[in-house]
Amino acid sequence: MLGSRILLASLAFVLARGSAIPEAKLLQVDRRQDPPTVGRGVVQNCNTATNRQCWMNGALPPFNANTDSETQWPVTGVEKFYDLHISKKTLSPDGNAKEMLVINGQYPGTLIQAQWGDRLTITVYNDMTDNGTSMHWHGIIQANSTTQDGVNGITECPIAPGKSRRYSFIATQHGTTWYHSHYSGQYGDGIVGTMIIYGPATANYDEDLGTFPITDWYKRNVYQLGIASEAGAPPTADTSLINGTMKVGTVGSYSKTNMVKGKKYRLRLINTSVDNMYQVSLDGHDFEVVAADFVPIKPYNTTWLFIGIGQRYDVIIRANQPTTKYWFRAQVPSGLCGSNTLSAAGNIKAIFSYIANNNTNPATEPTTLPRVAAPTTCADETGLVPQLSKPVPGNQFVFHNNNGENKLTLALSSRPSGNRPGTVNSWRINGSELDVEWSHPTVKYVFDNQISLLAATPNNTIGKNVINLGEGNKWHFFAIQNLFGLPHPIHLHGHDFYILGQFGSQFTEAMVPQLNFVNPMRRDVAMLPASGSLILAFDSNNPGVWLMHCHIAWHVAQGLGLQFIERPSLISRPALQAVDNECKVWDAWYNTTPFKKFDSGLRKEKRDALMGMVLEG
Ligand SMILES: *[C@@H]1O[C@H](CO)[C@@H](O)[C@H](O)[C@H]1NC(C)=O
Ligand SMILES: *[C@@H]1O[C@H](CO)[C@@H](O)[C@H](O)[C@H]1NC(C)=O
Ligand SMILES: *[C@@H]1O[C@H](CO)[C@@H](O)[C@H](O)[C@H]1NC(C)=O
Ligand SMILES: *[C@@H]1O[C@H](CO)[C@@H](O)[C@H](O)[C@H]1NC(C)=O
Ligand SMILES: *[C@@H]1O[C@H](CO)[C@@H](O)[C@H](O)[C@H]1NC(C)=O
Ligand SMILES: *[C@@H]1O[C@H](CO)[C@@H](O)[C@H](O)[C@H]1NC(C)=O
Ligand SMILES: *[C@@H]1O[C@H](CO)[C@@H](O)[C@H](O)[C@H]1NC(C)=O
Ligand SMILES: *[C@@H]1O[C@H](CO)[C@@H](O)[C@H](O)[C@H]1NC(C)=O
Ligand SMILES: [Cu+2]
Repeated sequence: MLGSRILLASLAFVLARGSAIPEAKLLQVDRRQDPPTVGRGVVQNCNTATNRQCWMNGALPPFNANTDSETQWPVTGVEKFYDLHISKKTLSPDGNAKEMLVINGQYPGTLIQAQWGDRLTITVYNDMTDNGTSMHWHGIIQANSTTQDGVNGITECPIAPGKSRRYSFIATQHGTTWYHSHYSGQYGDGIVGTMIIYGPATANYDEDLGTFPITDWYKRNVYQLGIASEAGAPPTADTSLINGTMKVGTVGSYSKTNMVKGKKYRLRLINTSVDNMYQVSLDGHDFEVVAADFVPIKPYNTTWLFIGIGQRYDVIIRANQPTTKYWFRAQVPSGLCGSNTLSAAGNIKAIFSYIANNNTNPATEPTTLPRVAAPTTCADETGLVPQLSKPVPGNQFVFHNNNGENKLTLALSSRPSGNRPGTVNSWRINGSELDVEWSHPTVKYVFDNQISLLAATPNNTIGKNVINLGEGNKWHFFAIQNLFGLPHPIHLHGHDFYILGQFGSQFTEAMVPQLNFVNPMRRDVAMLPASGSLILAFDSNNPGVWLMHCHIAWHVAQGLGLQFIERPSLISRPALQAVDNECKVWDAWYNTTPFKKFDSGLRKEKRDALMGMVLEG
């Protein structure tokens, strides 16, 4: 894609983490805007334990932790291939057997690794017999590749049982993320994996410990729990898993990580929860936080770190304490952050051991205590400062009163179920609950030049919640007003948004001077405070159809989302044609599946479509 691609040099380079990473052969500089003046030179990987800020020297400009990955990334010419097979399997990650849905027979799924600028080509095989699936690569902005975003009902039709789909996209950002099914409750039952895009960092470390996913865990099938929670409060999670494992009572086992005294380790924390948000810490040690989602930040030290669903933090741990074993703790702050039986007992833990001690008595557990009690707040980390400062043109921000186009109210309502007695929860943005059609994704409306059929319908109870941002490349501002007393992790696809403000109260004109236009934090998930407001901005520089939604699986299932159509005429026609072809395959399966008979009512069909949205990253 993109303007100028200039071959700079041919060079093999080796990364600190060595063997897992292939060699890059070609290096080009690729920019989405303003073709650069690029000279020729020898490009060298300069990322070492004592210079993690550096990535590649010799390119003009050089790539490092200050590079704006929204507009620039190395083009390595490397394509990494992965196959992901989705199937049912019984595993016992917390010691209790559960029929799960897994990737390549394992949980979490295969770790996907690439270097900044590589192309990832991943084929997903649906080896299940009774469900479709689609795979979403959380936080990857899909620069000019919206049809690879993996959101069934929006950017594709689901993959039918027995079929496969090839996703291919460039890793234009670097850091830590995860991927998961976007179909129904599937991710909560195991269709989750982690992903590392190797790149520079804002502080030095010796070794990369890799990804460390943390999630809530349910004995029951998440699909059924979702239906059960349609009319009530979300279910209490039974346990949690850290790096895919947990000891609960006498069964299961704790995740164990070894450290060598004197070394500095990078750990990539990811919250892959369905409903729980956590405060995490490692007894005796600080975390030096270097990245939030895919955005490098100015490093800071903290004892406890808050991770909302879908959020990631890359931290550095200094192994500078007495050589014993330490508890790593994850605690769900009470009340607003979800509920978890294991957390109430303070037992969501993992073990970090200094190797010297491992040999003396491998059977013992740590006896350490937290230095400071976990904060009880359920709110984002504050004071995060991106390493690369990017201002937002504040003079383009216009405050709108009640009916302004940039104001989005978010409220909990209820409506008749349609397929059983009583009412169900209905989370509405601007008065309308999101609904998608598996067989007629939004990109198909774009392909068929039928966007006008998707006009915003703010007064409908249920709808596609489409906001057409038009063809222009410009700044868009949204003020989300939470009319309900629960916080929500708000996630946007296709962009790292700019967080201009997060307030514990409704946003009023008097608060405009408090907005940060100078160097606001950028990321892809931000907490909308309970009864408060979240003011966001982004630049429509990425043509596509992008979902914005609450990452609490129950809430998006119950409608809490909307979609932006951005510069539709620039979306690749061949890519849209490919989706249209895939939809025929899906339709052929869906029209003959026995599940169809349960879909006789329109509402039931709509509920099914909503359930299809449950898992989203
Ligand atoms: C996006 O892709 C289209 C079609 O391939 C191409 O014409 C356009 O230049 C690309 N835009 C960007 C910003 O990469
Ligand atoms: C998907 O699978 C779940 C769990 O096996 C099942 O309850 C549900 O009916 C299936 N739904 C569809 C649409 O295939
Ligand atoms: C997480 O688990 C994987 C698979 O068992 C293991 O390879 C990795 O080292 C673990 N990570 C940490 C930080 O312990
Ligand atoms: C993960 O996110 C969920 C939902 O936002 C949240 O309830 C949970 O506490 C988070 N977990 C961690 C470890 O931060
Ligand atoms: C974090 O703490 C360590 C150890 O005390 C110190 O060396 C480092 O400079 C601190 N980092 C920041 C960003 O303050
Ligand atoms: C830790 O102890 C276990 C059990 O004795 C052993 O298998 C393992 O190799 C040890 N690990 C290290 C890094 O010494
Ligand atoms: C939200 O609803 C208001 C009132 O109906 C409407 O004026 C506004 O355009 C809607 N906002 C969006 C982004 O659709
Ligand atoms: C539509 O919603 C707006 C904002 O809530 C409200 O003022 C207006 O009366 C509604 N219109 C109709 C026709 O319901
Ligand atoms: Cu929510």
